[in-house]
Amino acid sequence: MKRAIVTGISGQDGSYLAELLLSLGYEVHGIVRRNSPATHRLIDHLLAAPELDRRRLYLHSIDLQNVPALTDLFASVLPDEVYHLAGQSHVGLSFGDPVATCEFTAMGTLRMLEVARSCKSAPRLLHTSSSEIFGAPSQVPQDEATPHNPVSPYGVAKSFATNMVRIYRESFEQFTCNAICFNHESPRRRRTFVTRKITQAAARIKLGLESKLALGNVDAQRDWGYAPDYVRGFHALLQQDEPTDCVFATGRLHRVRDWLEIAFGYLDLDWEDYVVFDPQFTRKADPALLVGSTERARVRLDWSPSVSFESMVVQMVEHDLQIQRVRRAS
Ligand code: GDR
Repeated sequence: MKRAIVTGISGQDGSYLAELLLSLGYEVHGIVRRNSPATHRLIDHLLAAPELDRRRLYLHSIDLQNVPALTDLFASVLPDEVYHLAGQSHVGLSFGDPVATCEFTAMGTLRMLEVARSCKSAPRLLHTSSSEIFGAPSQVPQDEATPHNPVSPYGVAKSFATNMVRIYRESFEQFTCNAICFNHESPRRRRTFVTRKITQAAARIKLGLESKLALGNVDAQRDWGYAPDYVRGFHALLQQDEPTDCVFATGRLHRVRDWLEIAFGYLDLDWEDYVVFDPQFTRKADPALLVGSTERARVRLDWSPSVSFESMVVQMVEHDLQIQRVRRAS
């Protein structure tokens, strides 16, 4: 039985990854934040699952700054694989607190690399990097060799972490990989991200629970994929014979207004009747033309996205409609 440690297990990607690893027979050890009242809503169904799954899923409350505690955990679990997903994931918020962003996202990754390197038998380690490292990119689409040019504190922190993962691979001969992820969404996305904010608001407006949706730049463009596909890619990347970095993306650009058109249109609403501009949701700098080339993922991992943009948006709207109907009824 393989053993995996997953940081950020209670987030969108972590919960899908835990499901995948358990289904493949892994013993999964999730690290959750210490002294945090945060619920583990997205993995509650796994914690409550039948006996077998419960015995193979463990949660550990450890602060990712606590190197001795992490070292002890690694020494007792002896993981085969480490999936480092945790970090400050909100690009907009990183302008408000660049220091905390770098602490969690940049230094947090460096600490994980050091802890893994200190193990007698070093585990394979995957870090979820981000398209934000490309910022104002010198080429379109971006691939694993595209120079980093971040435009946000978040992008700088991710760039630092991504380069460290490469250095541990090249100079310390560790099996370390970056999954360079473009935006990826699902019904488990948090509502601080524009996609879920839109699908939830569309559902609430349809049910008469809300009347307006305040957004920033609706012309912002991104390459949006489906989170469970990306998580499948994370696992495949760590099963390779040789460690490498890999871009996960769809290769297609859409605008925020495409989300609005599909989500509101699906509910027979005209988004322009409800959406208002609010400058608090704009960014000091926002990347343009971030779109990924997935050739390496296709060739080496036989990976490709399985869900279209339209069906992902509709799936999220359906999910939010169901949740809001239940809330309204209770
Ligand atoms: P992003 O995702 O910053 O790309 O990072 P987000 O959904 O926050 O923004 C996408 C685009 O939408 C514009 N936008 C708004 N964004 C938010 N959050 N709220 C709004 O009201 C709003 N209005 C317009 C933004 O300006 C932006 O252009 C995500 C995260 O998952 C990162 O952790 C990850 O690394 C990258 O994707 C790849």
